[in-house]
Amino acid sequence: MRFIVRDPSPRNVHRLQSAGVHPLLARLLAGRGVSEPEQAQPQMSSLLSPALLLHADAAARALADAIAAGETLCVVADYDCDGATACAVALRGLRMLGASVDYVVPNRFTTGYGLSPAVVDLVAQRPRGRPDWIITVDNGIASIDGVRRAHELGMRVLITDHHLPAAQLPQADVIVNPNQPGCTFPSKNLAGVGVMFYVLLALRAELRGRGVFDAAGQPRLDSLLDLVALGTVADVVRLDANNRLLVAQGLRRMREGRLQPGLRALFAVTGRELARAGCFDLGFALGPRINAAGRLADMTVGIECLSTDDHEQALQLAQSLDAINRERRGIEQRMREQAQAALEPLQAGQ
Ligand SMILES: [Mn+2]
Repeated sequence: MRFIVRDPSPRNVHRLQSAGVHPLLARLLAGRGVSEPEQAQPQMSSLLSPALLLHADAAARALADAIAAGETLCVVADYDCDGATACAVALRGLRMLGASVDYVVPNRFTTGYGLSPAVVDLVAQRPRGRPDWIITVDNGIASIDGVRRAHELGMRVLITDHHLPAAQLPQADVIVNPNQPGCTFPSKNLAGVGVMFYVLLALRAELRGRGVFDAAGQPRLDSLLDLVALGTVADVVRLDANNRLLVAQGLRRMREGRLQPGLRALFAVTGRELARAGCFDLGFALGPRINAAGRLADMTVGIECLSTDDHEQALQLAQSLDAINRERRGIEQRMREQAQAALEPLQAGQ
């Protein structure tokens, strides 16, 4: 074995480091002649193709048909951070691509997780009326009864999920899940938000193929990568090469100040520095505040925060999320104290 001691240019190390590259990585890269921060960034062109994800093409055709026919879509979300970011990505992305879409989010205390028949009934009874399509994000792969109920009520169902399926799949119209039988997508670790993002990439390609817009005039889905990064880190999925690429691109956009108003507001209320945004901020500052809404209250607050374009409203919602998170911390603290108090007599008796 031969070791080569390199002497990286301090100027290049500094350039890379100030662009957010880890100090050790900056030394290694500079030692190999990398001088520009862009060279250190993985490129979006190396992202795995949506064509590799089983049934993403069928989902894209179904959604393109629905948009062309003026049909209505309803996203059924999940009440954790992955589900909330996936819902915001679906709402923003589908609207950019011309769809009429709103959402329903199940509640931990009243409906429980997933597309249950009770949630399907809620969807059908919304004030806006029964939608033509239900799109699940970050849930649905186990919702056999819910899909049956949706069909009874005349709604079609697109399931987007990343959870491991059981032996029997629901009879949905389309299922996109890298972990379903027959899917050879090389990254099995996509989060729920990543799966939805891939469906949007496939839908945009389908619309391009239909001549709805050309490559130059197509909506910029990369504006959603901040949300993809947050959901992916918060869901603690494995950061394989494809997920690392999604997260790195999202973080880069954040550091450049290109992010959703809700994310900007969450950085502000948590006192985290946007110019140095990293995985820690997503996993330990933003993620827990979104998750607290689903644990203690209603994830609607989280989804509204992530999907509003109004900066003032985003800030108010971020403050609500911060308050809910404080309450969660208080509850945990009291539980710890009670547990300790209950243990003390036992320890004294030893
Ligand atoms: Mn998830």
